[in-house]
Amino acid sequence: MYDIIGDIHGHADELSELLEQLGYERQQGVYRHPTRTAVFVGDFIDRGPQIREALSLIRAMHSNQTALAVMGNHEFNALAYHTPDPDEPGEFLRKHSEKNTKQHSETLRQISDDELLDHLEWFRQLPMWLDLEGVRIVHACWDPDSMTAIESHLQELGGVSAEFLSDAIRQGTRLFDAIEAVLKGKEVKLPDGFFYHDKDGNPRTMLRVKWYRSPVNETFDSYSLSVDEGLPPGPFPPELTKSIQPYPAADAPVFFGHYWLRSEVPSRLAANVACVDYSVAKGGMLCAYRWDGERLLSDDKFVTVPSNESASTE
Ligand SMILES: [Mn+2]
Repeated sequence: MYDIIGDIHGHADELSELLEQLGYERQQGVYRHPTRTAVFVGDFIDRGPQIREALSLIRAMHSNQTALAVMGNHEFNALAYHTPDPDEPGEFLRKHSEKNTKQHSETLRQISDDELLDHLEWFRQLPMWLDLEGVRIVHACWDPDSMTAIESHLQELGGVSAEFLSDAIRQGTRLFDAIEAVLKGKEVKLPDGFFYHDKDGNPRTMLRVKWYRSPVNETFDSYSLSVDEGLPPGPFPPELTKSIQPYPAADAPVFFGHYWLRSEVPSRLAANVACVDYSVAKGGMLCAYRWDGERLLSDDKFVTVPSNESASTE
């Protein structure tokens, strides 16, 4: 059975502690469990203090089949950041803007160019989701239409190749929308004049929503998955949710990370939906869910380790 582990963002000490709490033991440098497999939901890099150690721990488990992993948006962004733009000499597919470089800065500072090349090749091979026996894992959103689009582009363009990346970062392409949905989650545009500040202080007009449930009878506030202030009053306009298909209650449980949830105690988001990202890189906690084959998830199966980082660290 599987232990599904949330976004790490370079917090290797907390990861070791979590794995030990889950009953994994380090043998010849590799954490392993006699009967269980870890599954990482992506976002291994950026932000935290021990990116090299986190990658080394995760990759050792992955190559010894004691863990599975999916790609997070930070790994995807890193691939695009380091891939030259074929149409603009000297530029990269993900622009080296101040904002993008800042988001990636801890990785650039802690990891040498040679090491990074090797890690990028590993990122490139990671699946974007896992549909395992009785359980599903994805970084941000389980969206069958987007997955179909990604699958056909992966086949056509030879995996996450430079051609794939180059298509995926062009706004307006089907692949762009599909990657946004699966790796960054469903977002809707706030009405004119409304915005909020994200965790890095950037103003945003796109709101991350609770894609796994129906928007009917929701308000902006109740349908938002990460922001809870400054949102428009009143009901959530149904025309904003054309692309949202709620996650079927009869489907296998789905786990994801990405959302920087904050709570004293983790809880499932629906009977078959759980997020395991509780903001370890912002003074929260590293979170896992110990899954034993159940169709209905249970709040007492989350396991957490508090972040070593204080919540006020910017
Ligand atoms: Mn993420």
